[in-house]
Formats: sequence, C-alpha cells, structure tokens
Amino acid sequence: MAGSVEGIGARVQRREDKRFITGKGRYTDDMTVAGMAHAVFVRSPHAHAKVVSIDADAARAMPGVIAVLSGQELVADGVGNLICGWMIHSKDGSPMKMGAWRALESEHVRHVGQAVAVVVAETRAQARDAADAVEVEYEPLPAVVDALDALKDGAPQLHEEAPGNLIYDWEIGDAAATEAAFASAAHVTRMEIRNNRLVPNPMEPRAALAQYDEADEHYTLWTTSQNPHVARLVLSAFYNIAPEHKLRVIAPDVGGGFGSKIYIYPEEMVCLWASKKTGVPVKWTCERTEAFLTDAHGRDHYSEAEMALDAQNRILGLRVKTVANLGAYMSLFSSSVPTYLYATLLSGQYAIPAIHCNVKTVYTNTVPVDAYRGAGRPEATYLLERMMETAAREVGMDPAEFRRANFIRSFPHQTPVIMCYDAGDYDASLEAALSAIDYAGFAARKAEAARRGKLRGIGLSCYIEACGIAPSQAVGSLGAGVGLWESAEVRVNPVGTIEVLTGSHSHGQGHETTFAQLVAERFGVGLDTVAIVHGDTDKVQFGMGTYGSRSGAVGMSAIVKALDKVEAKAKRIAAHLLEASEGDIALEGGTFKVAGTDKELPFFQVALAAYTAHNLPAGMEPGLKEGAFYDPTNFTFPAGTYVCEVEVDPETGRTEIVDFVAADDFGTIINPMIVEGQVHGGLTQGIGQALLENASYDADGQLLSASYMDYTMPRADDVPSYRLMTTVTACPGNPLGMKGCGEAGAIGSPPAVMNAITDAIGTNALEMPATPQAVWAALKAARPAQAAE
Ligand code: MCN
Repeated sequence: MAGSVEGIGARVQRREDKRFITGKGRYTDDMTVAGMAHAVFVRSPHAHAKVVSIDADAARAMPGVIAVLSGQELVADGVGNLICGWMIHSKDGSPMKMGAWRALESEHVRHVGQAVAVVVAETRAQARDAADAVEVEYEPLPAVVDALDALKDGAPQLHEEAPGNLIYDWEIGDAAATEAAFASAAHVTRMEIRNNRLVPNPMEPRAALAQYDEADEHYTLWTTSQNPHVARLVLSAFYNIAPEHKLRVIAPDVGGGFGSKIYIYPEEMVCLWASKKTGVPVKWTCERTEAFLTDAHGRDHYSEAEMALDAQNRILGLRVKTVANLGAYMSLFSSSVPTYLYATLLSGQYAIPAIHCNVKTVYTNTVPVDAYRGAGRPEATYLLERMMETAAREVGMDPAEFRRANFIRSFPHQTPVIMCYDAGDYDASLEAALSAIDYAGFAARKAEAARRGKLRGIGLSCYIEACGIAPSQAVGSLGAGVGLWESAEVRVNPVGTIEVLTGSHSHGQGHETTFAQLVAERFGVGLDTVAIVHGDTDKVQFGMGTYGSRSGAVGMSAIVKALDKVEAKAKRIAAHLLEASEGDIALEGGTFKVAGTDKELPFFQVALAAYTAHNLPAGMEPGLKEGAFYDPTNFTFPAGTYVCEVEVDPETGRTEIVDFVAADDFGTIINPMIVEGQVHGGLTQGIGQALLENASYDADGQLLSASYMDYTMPRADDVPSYRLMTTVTACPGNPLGMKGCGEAGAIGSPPAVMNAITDAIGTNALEMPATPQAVWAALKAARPAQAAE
C-alpha cells in the first residue's frame, strides 16, 4: 500500500483535528465528576524565605471552604518528597547532591510560586478568596538567581545537602587527549555562550482532577500528562499515594506539553492526597501566570568553549565548560539534560578527534529547570554551531565550506562523547539547503539590501540530534531510573476492525493518524477501521509516554512487532481455511491470497474465524490479539541543515527573517504533512528563543516575564514562510527506518538565526534573545559611528 492515499508516505489530514477544531476535544479541565471541589494553592511571594507560620483559621471559616491543608499534614500522612529519576555522579565519584522537595513546603521556600498550602472549596472562586485569606508569615532570605553567582563564595545557600549550591561537577571525554589537541593547534577559537532560559507555554495549562473511591480504596487521576504510566509509577512507588493497581491515571486530550508535562508536579500529588483527605473529588487548573511560576523551565546554560584547528582548518579538539542552572529543586529528569542529552551531542556532524566537557549544575532561587523541546540538544547545537560559524569567520573560510571540510562521512561513527552515529549524509542536506536558498547569490542580495539601508546576513546551522533515547540497559548503566522501551498491543476485533493500544502519548503530534497509517499500510485496511488508544493506565498495560521524539522510532516499532505477530497468526488461520501452505499466503490490499491461485479470503473473514474458533488449526488459541515490547538498540540520529537569511534595520535594531530553509533527514517519513507541521512548530519555538523569549528574573528572584505581556511568544508575523525539504537516510536501527522529527526545528534553528544576525551586523557580541534593543546596542558598541542614535 506504499504511496497509497492512506498508508506510509501519504499526506493524510490529522484525524484528531476533527474534534480539536470543532471544540470537541476533551481536556482535563473539561472533566467533571459529581461532588467535585476545587483546589487553589497558596504560593510564596518570596524567592527565598523561612516559613515562620501559616494561619488558616480565617480561610477555613470562609464560605464553601472544605479544607485548608499544609505540608505538615502531607508529611504526617507519609506522602513522599519529589524525586529526580536519573542519578548523576560527579567526576570525583560522589552522587549528585539533592535537596528535599516537598509538594507543600512548610519550612523553607526556595522560589517564587512554591506552594505552601492548598485550599479546597466548593467553587474555584471560593477557593481563590480563601487562599488569599491564608496568612503566611515569612522571614525573607537573600536570593540568588544567576548560576554563576550561585557558585560564588558567600552566595545564599539553598540546600544543606548541596554546599556551595553545587549539585554535581561532571565530566565527559578525554581531558588529556583534548589538551594535546590544543597544544598542537594552529588556531583556537574561544567563545562565552549563554543559552537563555525559556518557559514552555503549552496552549493548555496543567490541570488535575483526582477522585478517591473509599469503597474500593481506589484513586482516579485525570491529568495533563505526556506519560501517564510513568506518573502512576512515580505516584505509587515514590510518593506513596496508592499501589499501582489502585491508581488509574488518565491523560485525555492534552493541549501540548513540549516536555513540561513529563514531570509529576506537586499539584497532581496534592490533589490525589486531598481527595482522600477531604472525601471529595478535587480539581485544579493552572492559571497562566501560575504556569510561568511552576511549569519546569528550559535551557539556562552558561558555557566557555574553545575549538582547536589545524593549519588546514580541520577541527582537532573541542573543550567546553558549562554551568547549568537547575533552579530551586531537581525536577524529574533535570540531571540528565545538561549531561547525557547535552554533552554527548557536542561532536555535532563533525569528525572531532578529542572532546572534553565539564558540567557543573547549580541550585538557584528560580523555577526548576528540566527538559523542554530538545532538552540539552538545542544547547549543544547552539554552542557548536555558533563556534563553527565563528571559527570559519576567524580563519577566513566560507562557513559552509568549513563545515563541509569537517563533516563525518563514514558510518557507523563513534564520537569521543559516547554517541555512535548509525547513518547520515550531511553533505546531502547541506547541498539541498544551500541550493534552495541560492547561497551563491547572497552577496548580490546583501548589496541590494544595503542600497535600501538594511543589513543583510546569512547564517547556517548543521544540527544533529539523538532521539528515541535507548537502549534500556545502556541508559540504566548511565544512571536512568527507568527502562526506555515502548509497548503496544494490537487487537483485531471479530468484525475485522483494529484497536492499537500504545504506550506513547499524543498531545499534538498526530499519533491517531500516523499510527493508523502504519496499520493501514500493513494490513491494507482503511484508516477508518483503525482506532489508536492511548493515555489511560486502565486500558494500556504500560508505556513510557512521549518525549525525546521517540514515538515514531520507538512507539511505532513496538506496534510493528505486535503487527508482525498478528499477521503471522492470521496467515496461519488463512492457510488453514484456504487449505494452502502457510508460506504461500500473502496479505495484499486487505486480502489473504494463495500464491499462484485465485483463492483468497478478506482480512475481516480471517478475523471472524479467529473468534468463532469453529475451524482453527489444531491447538491454536482463539482470538487475534498480540502485544509487544520494543527496546531499541541505539538512538536515532536525525540531522539537517538550516539556513536563515535576515535583514536588520540599523535604525531600530529590528530583525526580519526574510528567508528560512530547512533540509532535514528524518529517515522514512510516515506522513509528510504531519512532519512539516512538527518542523514548523519547532522552528517557530527556536526562532522565539533566538529573537524574543526570555525568562527574566530580577536580583530578588521575581520572574519579571511571567505573563504574555512580558514574555514575548513568537507570533505569525515574527516568522517567515518556511521552505522545507527532506533528504533520506533510513535509520538502520528500527524496522521502519524512522528518525524523530518532533524537536529538530527547535534544536537547529536558534544558531542559524544568531549566525545570520551576527553576520549582518558584523559583530559576534550578541546573546539570545536578539531583541531589537540588544541588536541595536551590539551595533552601537561595534560601530559607534554608524549606529543610529
Ligand atoms: N513522524 C513521521 N515520520 C517520521 C517521524 C515522525 O511521520 N520520520 C510523525 C510521527 O508518527 C508523529 C509525529 O511525526 O505523528 C512526531 O513524531 P516523533 O518525532 O516521533 O515525536 P513524538 O511523537 O515522540 O513527539 C514528541 C516531540 C517532542 S519531544 C516535543 S517536546 C514536542 C513535539 O514532539 N512537543 C509537542 N511536537 C509537539 N507538537 C505539539 N503539537 N505539541 C507538543 O507539545
């Protein structure tokens, strides 16, 4: 069915959009149960303070108030502290220094917005009024928000367990080999690079509805989760809410996550606990500013990087020192982001013989930082691709040529930082992008722009990422607390319709469409006969959810394994019914056919036969349902080249992206339209980071950009009409040859934009976000005479 209107490669419109664009989506906040009450959290206005007292008497007496609960009761009831699920050891062998994080803090708050108590009331308005009436006395302490400041002597200390605010001091690579590479270098490029802190901003804010059934001692939690099974596991095994079989977690329609809904936050825990404590179902829906103050943030790195080149401009070595701000507490996967998801990608698309990277992570009085679209890989790509462009400029070589001269060309390629790339063709994507943008014609376009008073620049980014983090045994040996496989179950019903239960979770990625396309392709059935079931721990046995662009490469591979089993059994039944040998049976266009004859049976008749069980091969069990677990043997490595062309107005510093070309290699593509949508979204998020977005704190730890008035999300008129293309090298590691596409745009685009702007303005002294003010100031500093006053 390849090339068919519904199978692999077809531009099928997203089936789920029918409900999303007609207002029929069912999100957590849409859920209601009888007797439901509402929770509002009392949050710290201080970035750092001792909690002296909490007086809730007045609040308890207010209309509709059912309970006001605090951290002391939570601890007394044995609810566990929040965990970090990936153990990192410092280079001296000591384990990471983790401070306690309570879902409700009753002694010592460490960031603005940290919850100290919760009010449960009959209506949300009543709960909010009562939350305002809870009197909390704080003793403010000095705060620190910048990671470098937090490491200084005399800095405010956040956790006793982490002296000097240092969580771990980790390294990767060969320090001595890298030292030797620098000793023999003909040229060394040095840069200080900051990766700005971002707020994820999914369209739907987080929400939870928890219901405790006293008769069965059973909990149900509807929540905005990217991985409901992991949520259930953590809530059971670590937070002591209930054993797994007494807790059902449902993540219904979820309006985006971008990583921020991987984690199990205090609010979900508290709603579950409060539902038992109060005897009523408890719902909480996050408000937008509350989301800015509580959703895990992303990025926030400061790095010093050095690149050593030989006389022929071949890279000899890369040395990086990074300080990563993890905020006030260690979020669920925070420790893995600046280590195994970042430093392992520092080789990029290049043959770099020696790399050494040191990473220090620190506590500050800011919102916890964790994975956000790309998670570590955008930070690595930004650092490396800014370095590549800068090194090329310094040695007077064309940046495209410099990259080409250093590309990896033979696979598998073992980098000096763990990753072993399985396949790729970096020349192909570079050539495709350069030709599409008319790289050779840039000088003429720059001259023409200059005549209009505009500064035109061009910037490249040749990114690589690692998706489908795996295999479980390997990540376990590196400190992961979970396995990273995926599961699937394929149920063929007696009438031949098919339900696919998957452990992946779709919250904008279109799985209900692409996963069904896979089944349609495989069995030659119509898409409308296939249902994709996900997001409910009572339906799907287990799954690891969706993050790290894994659902295609890992989730769909599990489905392929289950389909293999179903097909094998169905063929045995067909062979039996058609009185043919099993090896002669082929499944074509929804029909089992006997080779060389006109004997055939439609798919649905074989399904029916499996369930009537009137005439099955001897000893065969009735039914047609199979499950599979798939554990990949390696990551997949999507890669590509992005080229950005900008015009800067020297009068205002405003940047206009006049052209943007993205040439990506995602291996086999299931649905080009969905992939393009994913790239559009990723590019826009990356451009937002480069031009507009920043979680900006003042010195006291107040988040200044905690609303859409202040945190400038990109709008349609901030981004160009992207020009997308793909090149294909199939991933050898999974049965479909797929590589992930969900994060590429956000990973590859920021350096392309910044390389273009710095090319236009002729100075490298510019950090993200390149706001008009920042660009104008950089221009003025570099060319005081020319910059407009
Ligand atoms: N696909 C395809 N061909 C490929 C690769 C993928 O057709 N070669 C399809 C897949 O079948 C799937 C979609 O593209 O329908 C994305 O697949 P994949 O790259 O495997 O990513 P995931 O489904 O695992 O999604 C996770 C990824 C991540 S990590 C973030 S963050 C992110 C993203 O997806 N968050 C998103 N895209 C998002 N899109 C929306 N709308 N909302 C989010 O929160």
